[in-house]
Amino acid sequence: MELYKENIATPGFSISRSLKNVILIELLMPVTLLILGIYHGLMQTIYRSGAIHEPSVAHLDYYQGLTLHGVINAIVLTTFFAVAFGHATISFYLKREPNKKLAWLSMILMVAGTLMASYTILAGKASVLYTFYPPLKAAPGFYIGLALLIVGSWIPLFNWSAMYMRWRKENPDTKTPLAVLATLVNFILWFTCTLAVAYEVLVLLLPWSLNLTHDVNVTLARTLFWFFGHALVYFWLLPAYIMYYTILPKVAGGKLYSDLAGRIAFFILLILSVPVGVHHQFSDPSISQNNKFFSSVITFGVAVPSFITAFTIAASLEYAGKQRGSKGLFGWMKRLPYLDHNNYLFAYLIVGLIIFIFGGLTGIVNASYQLNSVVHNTAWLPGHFHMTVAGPVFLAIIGMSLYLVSKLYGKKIFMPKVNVIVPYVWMIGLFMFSTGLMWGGLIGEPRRTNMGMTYTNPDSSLYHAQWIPTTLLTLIGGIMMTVSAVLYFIVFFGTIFSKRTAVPVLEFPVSEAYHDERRIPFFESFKPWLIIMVILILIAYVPTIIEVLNNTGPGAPAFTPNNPMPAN
Ligand code: HAS
Repeated sequence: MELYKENIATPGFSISRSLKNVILIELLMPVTLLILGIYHGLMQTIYRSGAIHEPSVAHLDYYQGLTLHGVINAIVLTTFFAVAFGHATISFYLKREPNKKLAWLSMILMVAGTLMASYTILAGKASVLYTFYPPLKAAPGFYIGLALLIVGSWIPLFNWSAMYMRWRKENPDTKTPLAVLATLVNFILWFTCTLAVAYEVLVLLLPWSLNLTHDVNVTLARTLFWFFGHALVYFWLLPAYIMYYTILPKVAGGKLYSDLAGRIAFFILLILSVPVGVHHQFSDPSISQNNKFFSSVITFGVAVPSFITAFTIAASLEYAGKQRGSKGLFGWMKRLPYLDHNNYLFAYLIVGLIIFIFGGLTGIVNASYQLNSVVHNTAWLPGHFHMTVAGPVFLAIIGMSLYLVSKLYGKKIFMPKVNVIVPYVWMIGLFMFSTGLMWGGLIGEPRRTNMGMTYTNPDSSLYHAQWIPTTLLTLIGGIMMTVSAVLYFIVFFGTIFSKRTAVPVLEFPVSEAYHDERRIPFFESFKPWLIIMVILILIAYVPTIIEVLNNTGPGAPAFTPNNPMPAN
C-alpha cells in the first residue's frame, strides 16, 4: 500500500489560471445540471412502474423529463467532460497549453448552446428526446443550441492539433503519449460524425422548425443521425478507455501490459465507429438487406478493440495483483485496492469495467441482425445502454471530475469513505435496473413509454400484469442509483466548498508500460488510419444514402410525443 501511495502521480504541470478556469467551468456546469438529469432518471422508473398514473409531475411532463434526462446525461455531460479532460490530458502530457482564447471561445459557445437548448426543453417546446428524430419537432432554439454546443466542441480539435504538430516537430523521435493519441482519435471521430448531424440540424430540422419547409424526410434524418449516433457512443467511451489504459494499471499498483495494444484498439475504433451506424436502423424501411448485413458484420468488428482492451487491462490488473502478493490463477482479483479511499479512482474505474462486461455482451446481442428484431425498441435497449453509458462512461466521468476538481482547487476529498462506496452502490442499483429492463424487454415491454398511464395501471384496459415485476425491479434499481448519485453530489460539492489544503496542480497517475515494445510506424501515424476511415465510411454510407434518397416516401408533418395525429 505504501509503495502505491509513493508512486501515485508523476510530477504535476503548473497550469495557467485561465486554462484552469476553463476546465473547472466545463466540469462544474454539467455536474450541476446532472442533478436535474438524475432526478428525471428516477422519475422515469417511477412513471414506468405504475406508482403514478399521471402524464406529468411538478409541471414537467414525461417526455419533457425524458428529453432532459437524455440530453443532459448523454450529450451535455459527456461532451463537456470530453473537452475538459482533453484539455487536461493534452496539456499534462505535452507540457504546454492550448491557445487560451480558443479554449474560452469553445467553452462559451458550449455553455450558450446548452443554456439555449435547456431553456426550450424546460419551456415544453422541445420534447423530442435525445435523438430528436423527426417527425417530433422542437422549437428553433433547441436546434440552434445543439449546433452551438457541437461547434464549440469542434474548436479544441483544431487547437490541440496545432499544439500537437508543434510538439511533434520539436520531438521527432518521441512516441506520442497514448493518452494524447487517443484524445486526438476521439475528437477526429467526433468531428467526422458530427458533420452529418450538423447537416441534419441545419439543413433539414432548423428550416422545418422555422416553418420554412412544410415537411421533413424522416428516413434521411434518421440515417444522418445514426451516421453520428454510434460514433457518438464511442466518443463517450474513449475518455473512459484512456483512463483504463493510462491510469487504472497505475492506481491498481501495476503496469500497463501493452501500450501498443492500446494504440491498435484506438485506431480500430477510429476506422469502424462511423460505418456501423446502420445497425440502429435494422428495422427501418428504405435501406436494403445488403447494407444492413454489412453493418451487422462490421459491428462485430467494432467489438474487437473492446476485447483487446478487456485482455490488456485484465493482464495489467493481474500483474498489479501479483505485485501485491497474490497467488493462484484468480488470486489477483482479491488483492486489488477496491475499498482504498485514498485511491478512489481505482473503485470508479474497476466498477465501470465490471459493468461493461455485461454492457458489451448485450451490445453483441443487438448487433446480430436476427436477435435485434427481438429486442429493438423494447426496454432491453435502455437495459443495454445503461450498462455502457451509465456504467463505464458515467463512473469514469464522475470519478475523474472529482479528481480534477480536487487537484485544480487544491482541496481534499470530502467524506472519502463515503466517496469510495459510491460506485459500488451505483453498480448494485444499475444491475437491478438493467436486469428489470432487459427482462421486461424480452417479454415485450416497450421503451420510451409512460407505462403508468396504461400498461402498469390496473384500471386501464391495456394493463399488462407481467410487466409489474420487471418495472418494480427497475424502480428499486433506480432508487439505489439515485442514492448513490446523491452521495456523490454531497462529496463533490462538499469538496468544492471545503478549505484549500494544497497548492493547485494538474497531475495524473501515469501507468508505465510493462514491455519495451518495438515501435511500428503504422501504429504511430494518423494518416493511413484516416484514409481507411474515409474509405470504409464511403463503402458503408454511399449505397445507404442513395437507397434512402431513392426509396423515401412523402415527407412527414410534425408530431408531438403525446398524440398520434399531426401537430398542425
Ligand atoms: Fe450499443 C444501441 C451494439 C457498445 C450505447 N448502444 C445503443 C444505444 C446506446 C448505446 C445509447 O448493434 C441506444 C440508442 C438509441 O437510443 O436507440 N453497442 C453495440 C455493440 C457494442 C456497443 C456491438 N453501446 C456501446 C457502448 C455504448 C453504447 C460502448 C455507450 C458508451 N448498441 C448496439 C446496437 C444497438 C445499440 C446494435 C442498436 C439496437 C437497436 O435495435 O436499436 C460493442 O462496442 C460492445 C463491445 C464491448 C465488449 C465488452 C468488453 C469488456 C471490457 C471489460 C473487461 C473487464 C475487465 C475487468 C478487464 C465486448 C472491456 C476484470 C476485472 C475483474 C475484477 C472482474
